[in-house]
Amino acid sequence: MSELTPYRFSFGPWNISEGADPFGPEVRSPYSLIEKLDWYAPLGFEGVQFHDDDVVENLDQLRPAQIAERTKQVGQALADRSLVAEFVAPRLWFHPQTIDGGFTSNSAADRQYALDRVLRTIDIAREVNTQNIVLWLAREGTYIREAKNARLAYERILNTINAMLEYDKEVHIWIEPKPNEPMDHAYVPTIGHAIALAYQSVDPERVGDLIETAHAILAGLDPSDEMAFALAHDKLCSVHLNDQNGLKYDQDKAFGSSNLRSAFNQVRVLEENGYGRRGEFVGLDVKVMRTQKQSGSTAHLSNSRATFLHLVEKVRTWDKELERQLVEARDYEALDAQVLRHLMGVSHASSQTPPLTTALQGEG
Ligand code: 3MF
Ligand code: MG
Repeated sequence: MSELTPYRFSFGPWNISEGADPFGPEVRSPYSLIEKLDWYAPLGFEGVQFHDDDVVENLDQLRPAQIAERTKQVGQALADRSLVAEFVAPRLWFHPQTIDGGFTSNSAADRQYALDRVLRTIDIAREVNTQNIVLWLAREGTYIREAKNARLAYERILNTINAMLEYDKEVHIWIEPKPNEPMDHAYVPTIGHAIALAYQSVDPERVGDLIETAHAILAGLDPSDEMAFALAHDKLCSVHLNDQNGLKYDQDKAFGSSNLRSAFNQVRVLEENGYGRRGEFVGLDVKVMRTQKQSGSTAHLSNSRATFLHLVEKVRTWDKELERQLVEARDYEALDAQVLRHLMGVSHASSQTPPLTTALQGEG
């Protein structure tokens, strides 16, 4: 591939947050959507990830005409700032009628609410000029297995996806898998599950996926291999880059913060497979630390973006010929050492480092 990918970046308004966690209240004061939109371009971002109620607050209390009016205002606010909506996602996990999940709730009335809500999300998405709907299936799972019929739950998720595809013939659905939190187990925990659902749908071409780094780690999987799997199926429509320090609460740390090498490998897989060349966004889903003061509310966004771009440079300057030789010699010890040296910026000639390989010197 000759030309360099011109990467475009996105994040969601929820990524500028107030620092509440399950054990304590907010520690920073909130910003309005418009204040947040004003920061996108200066921070180097062009795409806005939306929940339906980020676009239209209290949408359940509003009439269709009011929803349409508010949506138009947000569309104009985007246009005024040369921003685009990357996708809209129904925030199904907040509502009293989705306590037991939406599409997989045991209550028929709740399932109807969830379906009506996603169809309204599609209307909102079209008004802010995007065809893309993200489904993070937050409460489509169980705390205990006996609570729902899992086989039926998969059918219900599939039926909802089909209903969405039929409601709007241009809509694209991106499934964002996550194995746990808020549920003990979610029904679509990995990219393999999500892609299987896509193929099973009435229009597989219009169902793709979004991979979040932390969600793969929480499933005990390698994010870059998950991305490669989706790319192999041409199903990687977006990413939520962030980081996660092992199996803890969902951390949404800045990209590369816990595992720089894993971040390098995610960027390597994206860059080497031409991700972004069809306009796909490099999306972030990161939270600033609770300890950060008001003035640092966006630091994690600019830092994650910068880390991504530094790692693109690391991928572009990686010695592919040396990699080829070391792979051919099956000298993965040397390959491992070389990756670390490259990431640390240590040169071959440094007096601290032993010669890279015995195999290449004919001793192996
Ligand atoms: C949860 C998530 C979600 C989704 C978002 C967009 C709140 O772990 O990752 O963030 O990314 O709802 O669909
Ligand atoms: Mg996410």
